Parts: sequence; structure tokens; C-alpha cells
Amino acid sequence: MDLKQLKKQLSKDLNKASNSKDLQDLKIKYLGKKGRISLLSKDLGKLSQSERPKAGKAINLLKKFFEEQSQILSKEIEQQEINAILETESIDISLPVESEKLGNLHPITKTIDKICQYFISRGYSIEDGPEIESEYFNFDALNIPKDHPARDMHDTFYVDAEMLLRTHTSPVQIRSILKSKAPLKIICPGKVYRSDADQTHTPMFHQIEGLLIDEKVNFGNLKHELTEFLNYFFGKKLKVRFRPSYFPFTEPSAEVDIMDKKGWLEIMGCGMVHPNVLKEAGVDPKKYSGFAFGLGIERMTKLDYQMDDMRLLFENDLRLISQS
Ligand code: 2NM
Repeated sequence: MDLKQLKKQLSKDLNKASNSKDLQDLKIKYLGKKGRISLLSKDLGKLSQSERPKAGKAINLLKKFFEEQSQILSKEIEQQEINAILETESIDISLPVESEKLGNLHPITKTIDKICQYFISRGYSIEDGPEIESEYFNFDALNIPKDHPARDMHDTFYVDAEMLLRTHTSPVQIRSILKSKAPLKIICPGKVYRSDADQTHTPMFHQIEGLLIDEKVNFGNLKHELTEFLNYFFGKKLKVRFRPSYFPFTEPSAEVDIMDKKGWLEIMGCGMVHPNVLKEAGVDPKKYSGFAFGLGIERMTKLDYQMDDMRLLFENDLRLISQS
């Protein structure tokens, strides 16, 4: 066999190979068990002693040549094949995308956050407690007498003889006084429950109550704190009025009204913590005094969002709750 001829043939074949399958076939054709080069090696034995080394060397060179060329070609083919895949499977990153639909915080949650943020900036800390409460923390500790109408089954959801769904967040404040003692500066946001359902009442609603206990706290401090808070909440300087009222747990007590388009609007309740409440929670009323206040979140949300029906807040209508 003419090696030159074979090398020519081999080069031609390699030139024609255009994919990895062609190349694989050529490897078999030349280097396989019965491949052209392999057969030449086998035939070496037929040559004379003197011819053998030269022929062997030439065959080895040819084998090496084939291996080198096929390796170069193999790299080229591999690159071509990768390019072809990239071209057909590429992703057009300039295509428009459908935007993710993000969830929204409920207006009630936003109002709670807005109020808490203010009081945190004033040095208050946030406290929470159980929604299922004992009659003791919900009523007795708050100086609410046994025969008070609020204790009636018609007003309060009882779980059993002693336990109930808290009707305000004040029990959290009693628990906090017992835990942290005076002086104290806290706000307690949360769900409260009353057996009541009409146009302006839902059986579950949200409250935030605040409590500050220290030496020499007076009603002037309370008026200042709440007036500043209301100006912050409504974003303008408001006309604020403190009107005498009654709560069993505060003395004196007041309702806070703000002036709006339609006249005076009741917005929250407040007062100086009753000495009986301080005493019951282990605070000496001769050394410490405190003020407390409570407001309904739904009412504040309704005013802030200028809604006329509070019940919308609980209907989960996406047109309302997807507003930012
Ligand atoms: C209000 C009005 C007035 C109040 C009192 C207390 C406590 F626990 F310190 F005695 N917490 N919240 C309070 C006082 C709540 O809501 C209309």
C-alpha cells in the first residue's frame, strides 16, 4: 500500500467530515480493529527484517498525523455544534415580560404600622398578649365592677366561665406592668372582640392602646402627646378638644375630638390611669402616675382613606385591598 496515497485519502476524508458522527466513522475507518492504518501495522510482519523499521516508522507517523488532524477537527466540530445549539436555543432577553403581581398590606395593617412607627419614634415599645383572656385581666384588674354591663354575655364573647375574647387591649398593658414595672412606655396594637354587629360595629376589630407610667406624669403631658400624634397622623395642624368622659380604669377620663368638615368628631378615649389599677398591678400610686389612651384602628383607617363604610375593610374586595 502506498502510504502517500493513504495520507491523501485520509486528508480528503477529514476535510469532508462535518460533524462528530462523520469523525467517529473516520476513526473507525482508519484506526479501528480493521482500520486502514491498523491493517498496515498487522502487515508489517510480512516485510523483511530490513524494510520493517522504516515502514513501521512511516505508519506511526501517519497514525500520529491522523490523530493530530482529527483532534483539531474534533475541536472545530464541537465549537460548531455548540454554536448551532446556542443559535436555536438562545433566549431573547429583550422580550417584554409580564410583571409579577405583588401582594399588598391591608389598609388596617398599614394604619397600625403608621401609628406604631410614630410612637416608636417617641420611645414607646410595642407589646402584645393573648386574645383569649381571663376575666381577671380583661375586667377585674381594670377596676371594672362585677355588675358592669360590659361584662354581660350580650357584650362579651365568653369561652367558658372564666375565659373570654378580650374586649380591649388593656389586659396586655396590665400584663406589661406586672412584667416590666414602672416606669413604662408602651403601645399595644391588636384584635379585640365584642358581641356587636351593625353599620358601625363588627364583632372583631382592632385597637391600639398606649400607656405611659412615670413620676409626675400629668394630664398636660397626655394632652400634648395626643395632640402631636393626631397632627402627625392626619398630616396637618388640627383643632383638638378634650371632652370630659368616664372609664372605670382612668380618672379623670376624656374623649378626644378633632374638628373636621362636618364639625367635632370623636376619635379616641384617654385618661390618667386610676390609682386602683396601678395598685392592683403592683405600682405605688403615690410615687407614680400614668396616662393611657385607646383608639379604634378601623375608624382611623376609614378617616385616613376617606371611606364611608367601615365594613368594606372586611370584604376582601381586591379593588380595595390592592391599593398601595
Ligand atoms: C381607653 C381609654 C382610656 C386604657 C387604660 C389602660 C390601662 F391598662 F393602663 F389601665 N389601658 N388603656 C384606656 C384608657 C383605654 O380606650 C378608649
